[in-house]
Parts: sequence; structure tokens; C-alpha cells
Amino acid sequence: MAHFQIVSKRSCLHPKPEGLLLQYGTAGFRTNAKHLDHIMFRMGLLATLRSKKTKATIGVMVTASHNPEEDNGVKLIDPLGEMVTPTWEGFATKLANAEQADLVTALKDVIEKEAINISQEANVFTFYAFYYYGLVTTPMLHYMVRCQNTQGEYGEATVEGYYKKLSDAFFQLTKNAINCTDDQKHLSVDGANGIGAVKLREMEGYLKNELHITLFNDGSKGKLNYQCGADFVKVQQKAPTGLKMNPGERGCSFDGDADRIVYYYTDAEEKFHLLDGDKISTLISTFLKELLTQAGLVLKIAVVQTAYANRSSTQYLEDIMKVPVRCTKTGVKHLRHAAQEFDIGVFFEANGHGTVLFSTAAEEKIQQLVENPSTDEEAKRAAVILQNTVNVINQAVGDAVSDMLLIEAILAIKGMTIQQWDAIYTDLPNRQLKVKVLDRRAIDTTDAERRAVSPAGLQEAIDSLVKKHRRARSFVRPSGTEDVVRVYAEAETQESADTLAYEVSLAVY
Ligand code: NG1
Ligand code: ZN
Repeated sequence: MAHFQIVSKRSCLHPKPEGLLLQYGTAGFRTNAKHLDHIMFRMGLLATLRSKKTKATIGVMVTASHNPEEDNGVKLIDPLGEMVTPTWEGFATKLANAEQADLVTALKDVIEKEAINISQEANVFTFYAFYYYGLVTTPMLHYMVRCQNTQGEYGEATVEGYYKKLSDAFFQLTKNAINCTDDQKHLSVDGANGIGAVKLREMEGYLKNELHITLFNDGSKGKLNYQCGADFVKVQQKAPTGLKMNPGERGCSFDGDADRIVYYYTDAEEKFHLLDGDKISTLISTFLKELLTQAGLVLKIAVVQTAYANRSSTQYLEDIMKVPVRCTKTGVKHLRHAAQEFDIGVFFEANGHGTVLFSTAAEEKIQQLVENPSTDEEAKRAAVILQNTVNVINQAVGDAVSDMLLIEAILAIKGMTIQQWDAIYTDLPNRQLKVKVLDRRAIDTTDAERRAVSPAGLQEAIDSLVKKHRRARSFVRPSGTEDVVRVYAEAETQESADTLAYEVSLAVY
């Protein structure tokens, strides 16, 4: 009982603004930082309960990712580095919205529903994760939670352990890159003035001569995510401010907490070319499929996308590469879930958030091939590359640094320029807009968010607008991280995509 009295007393120091209702969305709670004090306190409580329930270490990540600097966010990380389950998301929302007097009842409700033994020790690492590690990128925390709960099997649960694991795997991979010149080892990185920049600086020493990074927007001057970062580049379809690159050179942008990455270059005519999450998943899945063939391994590989995936990428994967593609709702937890159904699941949101999952069986088969003395030379080489690919990937969550190292290794091994990568398929011109409405929750969707079921008449209106354009597609959905409705349109020409997005946004009002 004493516990609850203490909770009740302490929670008064973090009062909930009356009437404020927030929902645990695609990326936890996220809003203006001034509304989050009570949420942080309550999520600390919930993380402790989750830890007691799972008898494992739970992570608490405080970040606003790609949002403006005045926002903040918090999410809980489950034992294997993944997002918490839907039931617990529901608990989080209930706890967050309980008025002061009802907080203890809400807590007791969770304890009862989940049959939690309150005297079970909660792993203090949970609470300390953020403080203990100080500032880390979102993916680093996910990684460390996973290491901690797999008794080091996944790696060492420290910042150095993370740098070392990734850079070692990167070296092993780039050993296979013959004829890679120093010029090709150069990469410009836009750190979005976020934590990724700080961590990349620390990691540079580990990468030695294999990758030469020029870092821009490293937080020394500019504002977080302001006119830079992966989200800005993807949505605006232009280079971040502050980045200086010559035509043809490779550049990439992280988002504020370094779990997203997009690549780009400008051509001789100064035209900007974006290589987003779809281009990344195509590059990675093609690479993996080729290695599987060379290794003689029969493993089911698939790509998971969302409604935002460019139709050209889906068609290329299905028709040319013969890789099955699944479409899920927005939010990496949905993509991850679908990816788990395959031996190798490559999942990326178009905005550059994603990673690759390998089933235990797949990892074991690769391992056996590497260890089997009768494996022939070509198969063995492919198996070793596959094994190092597994090691460079952060399977816990999408990770800009890990994705960057994998992409750099693939380009080096294949001797491929960014232009050649870009030429694999041509994106359909597209446009994303956001619309402020009175209540974004009035829009309800189905079919992996590709169709609106409410309000009545909206989908019919979209359908008739789409018909006016060639090779067009459009959909709307309420954002889970901002108080807006997002509109997406793609069509044969940029003008057409822009017009369609604008017309659809008018239909949303
Ligand atoms: P919302 O705000 O629900 O669209 C955005 C991204 C998601 C996901 C989350 C979490 C788009 C269109 N949406 O969600 O894909 O990454 O943020 O960061 O990019
Ligand atoms: Zn992010």
C-alpha cells in the first residue's frame, strides 16, 4: 500500500493538465514538450510494471525523432528491442489520460489484468537506461536492451560494444570490395543537428580508412531537424541546408534520433535525386537474393512496405526481382510484424526507417554453410558475406548508422555508383502534404490505410480525382505523431502529382 501512497504523492509533482488527452501512437507519445511532464512520470511507472511482468530489462526512450525542436516524445522498448505490445499501448494511453485522483486505480488495473507480482524485482536498468547511457540514438538504446536481455548473445550492451560490432562487420564486408578507390569511400552525412551526428563523430575512429565521412549539420550551429534531416529531405525532395556536395557525390541524411536514413546526389544539371527507403530496401533485398543464390540457400525473402512506397518500387520488386512484397499500416511495428513471417524480412518505410530481420533458422543455415568444410568456394564466400551482413544490421530496430554501413558496403562490393543504384528503377513523381483539420480521428482507413472508410463520401471523392490523372494513386490518413491529416499522391508527372495532392487535400476539409 505504501507504494501506492508514494506514487500518488509524487505524481502531484507532475500534474496532468486537466482535460488533456493523448494517445500512445505509432511512436509512443509525442507532442509539445510542455505537455509531457506527467507522461514521462507515468511512463516510468509503466516501464517498471512492464519489467516486472516480463522479468526483463525494458527501455524508455525520450526523443522527438524528426519533429521540430519544441516537441518531445517517449516510448517504451520491449525485451528484444521492439516496441511494446498493443495491449500495453492501451495501458499507456489509459495511464496517461487518468485524472490525478484516478492514477492509482489505473495502475492497479494494469497490475490486476496482467497478474503482475508487484514484489518481483524490476530491472533497474530500465529506469537508468536513459540516464545511465546519457544521450544515445534511439537504435542504440533498442540494441542495448536486446543485448541485455539475451545475455550478451546479440552483442555487448555498451556504446563501445555497439561501435565495435558494427564497424567489425563493416570491415569484414568491405574486404570483398576489390578495386574500391579512395574517392568511392567518401560520404557526406547530414546529422539533422541531432544525436546521430554526435555518435557518428565518436564512431569515426572505429571506421578508420574504410569510410571517409564529412559531417554536416552536426548540432554545433543549426536547430534540430530544421531545414535538414531525413524527413525534410524526403518530404521537400531537396537537399538539406548546409550541405556542400559536388555533382555526382553521395550524401545521406539522418533524422533527429538517427533511426531513419535517405540517400541523394545532384547530377551535372544540378537536379536533385533522392534515394529513399524504397530504393534502400530494393538495393538490400536484391543484394541478399543474389547472395542466397550464390550460396545455394533456399530461404524465403520478402520486402515489407507501407502505402507510401512508390509504386515503381513495388512493381520492380514483384515483377523483375520476383521478391514478394507485403503492404502494412504505417509505423515500423506493423512492418516488423509482417517481416517476421519470412526467413529474411526486409522492411522499410519510404521515409527511410527500416531494417532486415533474419529468422533463427536462417541464421543457423548461414552459419552451417560457413562452418561446413565441404562448402564450395563461391558458396562459402557468399555465406560469409551473409553472415557479416547479419552482424552489421541492427535487427532490434531501423538504424541510420547500421543501414548506412550496410549500404556503403553493398555499393563497394558491387562496385556500384549512386547513379547506377538510382537507375535500378525510376520513381513515379509524388507529393506529400499535411492538412490541419478539426478532428483528424474522423478519418478512418482500411486496406493498409490505402482507402478511407469515413467520413462518408471521402473515398469516392478521392477516387474521382485520381481518375483525372495518369498512373495516379492517392490516399489520406491521420498522422500518429502530429495533429494533422497526411495526403499522399503519385502520378505520371510531378505537376500531376502536385495537383492531385492539392485537390485531395481540399476534399479532406
Ligand atoms: P505519422 O505521423 O503517423 O505519419 C510518421 C511517419 C511514419 C513513422 C512515424 C514514427 C510518414 C508518412 N510517417 O508517422 O512512417 O516513421 O512518423 O516516426 O513518414
Ligand atoms: Zn526517428
